[in-house]
Amino acid sequence: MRQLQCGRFVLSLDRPLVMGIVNVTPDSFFDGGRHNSKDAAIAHARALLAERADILDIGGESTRPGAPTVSIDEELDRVIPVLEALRDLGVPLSVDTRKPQVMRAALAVGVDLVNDIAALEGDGALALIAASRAAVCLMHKQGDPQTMQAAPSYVDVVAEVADYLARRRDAALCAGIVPERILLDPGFGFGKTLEHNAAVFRAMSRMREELGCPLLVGVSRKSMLGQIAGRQVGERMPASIAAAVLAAQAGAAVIRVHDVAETVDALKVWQVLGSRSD
Ligand code: 7PM
Repeated sequence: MRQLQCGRFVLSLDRPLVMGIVNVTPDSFFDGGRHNSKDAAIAHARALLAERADILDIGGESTRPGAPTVSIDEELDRVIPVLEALRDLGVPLSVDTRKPQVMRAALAVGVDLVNDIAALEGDGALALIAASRAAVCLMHKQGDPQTMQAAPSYVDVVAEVADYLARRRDAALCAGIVPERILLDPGFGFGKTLEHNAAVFRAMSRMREELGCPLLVGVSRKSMLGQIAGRQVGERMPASIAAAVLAAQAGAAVIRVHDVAETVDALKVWQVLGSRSD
């Protein structure tokens, strides 16, 4: 089965991997204090590790629709200390950033995966990753977080997402990033209506085969699930678990979630009682 060359680690992809989300954003914590948000993020990361997360995804800029942008210095101040505190825990670390300056600093402290919602389109990003041993996740989005949900529109969303991911995959390969370091991600919720998200989700198995790269899927607690289930963000775990199992069934290699322990259990059930669709 495929492997993912992920910085200091080589990860087997013979089962779907669970990526735990760690937000280091003051707006994620009730007290809004930066110091607390770093300590809380480190504590949360340790808890997700205890819940058997396979990878931890550390993000300093919320990319929710309409979220305010964060300066380079602010994002560095949030993310780097957390990565340093977690880097010797024996778990692969991912940094969720689109800023090459943040990627560079994260690589310098030992990050194993760069999770870039902008698919390495930033200045110098491709060369930076090519010169490292880190894995990379290349994600599709239409527009930017501030405006992407205003009026998403496609002629053929599945074809357009697949074509973009193929182009970014080829750009990475041309830059010298070997296939074993590349994850592709359809970018659920990133400039897509519920109908767009559903069409892409249903096409995922075929997309994975056509693109020839493992897929990372992130739908946990997203508004698309809220729309389907009629639930607010704090009540979306059942829907998120269902979507995680469906993503596994479609052949997703990495599933990015908030609720690690629950997702790990659900995927164990899928592993024994479910069967791959391909
Ligand atoms: C809308 C709602 C947009 C929630 C973004 C979010 C992904 C990610 C995020 C994803 C990869 C959130 C997310 N989502 N990285 N970062 N794929 N690779 O959980 O789907 O806030 S942010």
